[in-house]
Amino acid sequence: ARLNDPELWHEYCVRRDPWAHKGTYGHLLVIGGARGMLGAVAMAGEAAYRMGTGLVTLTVPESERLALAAKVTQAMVWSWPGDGVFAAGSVAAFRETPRRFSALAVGPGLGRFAGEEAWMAQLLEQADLPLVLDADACNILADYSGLLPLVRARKQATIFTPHPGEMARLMRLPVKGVEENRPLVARKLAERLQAIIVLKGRYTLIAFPDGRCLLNPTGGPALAKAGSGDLLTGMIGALLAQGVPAEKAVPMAVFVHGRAGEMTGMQEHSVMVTDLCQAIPVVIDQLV
Ligand code: NPW
Ligand code: AMP
Ligand code: MG
Repeated sequence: ARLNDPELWHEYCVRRDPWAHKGTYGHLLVIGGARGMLGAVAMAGEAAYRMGTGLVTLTVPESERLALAAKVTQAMVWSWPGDGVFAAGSVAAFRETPRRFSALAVGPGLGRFAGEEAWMAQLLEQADLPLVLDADACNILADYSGLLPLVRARKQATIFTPHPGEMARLMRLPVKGVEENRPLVARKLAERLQAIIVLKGRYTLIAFPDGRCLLNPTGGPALAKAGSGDLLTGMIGALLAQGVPAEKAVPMAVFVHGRAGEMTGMQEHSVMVTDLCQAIPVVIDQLV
């Protein structure tokens, strides 16, 4: 179906079952928000609610828990051990995730930390849920090639959302080498990792493991501001949490994210990411 086909949006995004309760629309867990980057998980969480998810839990290092709880309203706040950054000892909790949550988004403001390789290995092996890997989660994967077979072995969908800088690290190329060969590079990584690769930037590319590649038509320079990628991570996670198949969830979220950037009704230079979030329902409304 085309991305602006109203049927698609009716099927997945608009008509809520009159008998629904919040559990009907999934539970997204977002992991990130090291010290100084709590805004990243807060924005992802807000975007997830705007995209219809029933429940959102944000997980930050223990030391940041109260600061985040004071900041967010609708999202629940969880914490795992860690002072400022995540501690390696917190891995056992990944085993719990499939019972409590329906999708997982990792990376916004995650930061880098001692023991990150083992931490990520446990996450990839134990979190048997659709998974979005953004920002520092991409950077961790880029630095430890031993993790890549664990990505390939996952049974549930895995989605990477690198900007060109993160993609350059994943592919061990200069940013210029990514930007001059965007479709080739995105398809190569999708095939290598058997994952969906969202190569962000003007005309975001979505490459699938089977070689298909979509070019998103929406978006603009209003999106060129801190936090805009964190918002997209929450939006993709939101649709996955609601059970939308990844093949549809990813292009749908990328499309709405870009359209929100086109139509906040403000000057491009003044738009804040929180305005983009508020534009999500307007965008979806216009699609149906
Ligand atoms: P440059 O500087 O433009 O030449 P990083 P980050 C390049 C969190 N955030 N085209 C860029 O190149 C994130 O979630 C928290 C070309 C530079 O080399 C992360 O966890 C916020 N190049 C963390 O901060 C709000 C491009 O990549 C490098 C490019 C760090 O994320 C902000 C910069 O990327 C932020 O989201 C493009 N389109 N885009 C919060 N409020 O809590 C980027 N580059 O070093 O990966 O840093 O993206 O800022
Ligand atoms: P991040 O760098 O992770 O914050 O992600 C930035 C987001 O904004 C991505 O979804 C990009 O595709 C989008 N974006 C940034 N600049 C532009 C632009 N000039 N045109 C279209 N999309 C953009
Ligand atoms: Mg980002």
